[in-house]
Amino acid sequence: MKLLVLLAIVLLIIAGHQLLRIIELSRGLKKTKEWQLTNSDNNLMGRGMLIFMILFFVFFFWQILRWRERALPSSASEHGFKIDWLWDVNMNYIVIPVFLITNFVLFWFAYKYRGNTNNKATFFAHSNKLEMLWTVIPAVALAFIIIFGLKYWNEIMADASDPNRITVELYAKQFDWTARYAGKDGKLGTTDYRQISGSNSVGMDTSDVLGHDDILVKNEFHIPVGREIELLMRSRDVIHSAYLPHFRAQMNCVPGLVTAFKFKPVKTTEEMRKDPYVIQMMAGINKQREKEGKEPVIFDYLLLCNKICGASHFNMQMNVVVESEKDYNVWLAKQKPVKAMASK
Ligand SMILES: [Cu+2]
Repeated sequence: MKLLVLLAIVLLIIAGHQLLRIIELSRGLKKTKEWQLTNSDNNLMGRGMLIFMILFFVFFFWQILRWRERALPSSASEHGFKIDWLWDVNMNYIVIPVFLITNFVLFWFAYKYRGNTNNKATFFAHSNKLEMLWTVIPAVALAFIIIFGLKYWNEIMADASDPNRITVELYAKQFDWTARYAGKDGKLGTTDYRQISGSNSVGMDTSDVLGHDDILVKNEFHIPVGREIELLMRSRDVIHSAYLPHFRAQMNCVPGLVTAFKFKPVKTTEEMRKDPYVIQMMAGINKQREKEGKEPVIFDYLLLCNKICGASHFNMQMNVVVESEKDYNVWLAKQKPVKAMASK
């Protein structure tokens, strides 16, 4: 079998070589050289450019329509609307129009000014007007992106300042998350990595009484709607990244550091499940899951790890439940403090 494949390849190479010889010989008869392009070659190339452009644009718009319903729903956090606005302005008014215009011009000119043995190229060395145009327009566009980008960055990345905020610590390790709440005293206990052990998986400093009423939760954590949430992030082993796409939030979790991100959720999980776009999006997802023989799922806010942190990275996620303050307090009251868990 292998010999046959090898033989086929060798024969193919010989056939290709012979074909080239024939082309060379026929060119000899036509008294042109193989590197000299005829007008019909140029026409073929020019039309090819046009056809490519059309297929390229059709594919581009087809993709937008095809994957439209898999895009993230509208923001579930207050600051997220600013990020979305900036994204939309960037894409709809700058990136996509520039992409369409430049690619149209690129392929159209390749067609329109295709080689012709009767034409002579124009000598054109310099134009101040043109230089000005293609310097000023990109400069204005970039200035807009940078100024608004920096303005929103500073607002979004500012420290949490609301005295009524709720602080949740997210502890990352290969390959799961643990969320920690301050408990009754409202203060998170200090941590000490040297105390990490089987029963003290997040490395709480057991000598700090502030930590004794702290609450640890896995798989899912709850936050109330309309309150400022301060996330403090730690990592045990490698750099992870806490990614909350629906809240337009992401922050690296770095071993040896505490990083922070603040945001205010504006829609509860239930409200999001009733959103017409989310209903349509989930229907599309479940249709695909059905094809793959998987159970249907309902919408949940997710905390994902967005750093390729190891073999089970894909599995590193936690559900986030946003609910009314009342429901949140009921849920929190049911969670057991660390002390009780350790003595089990
Ligand atoms: Cu990770």
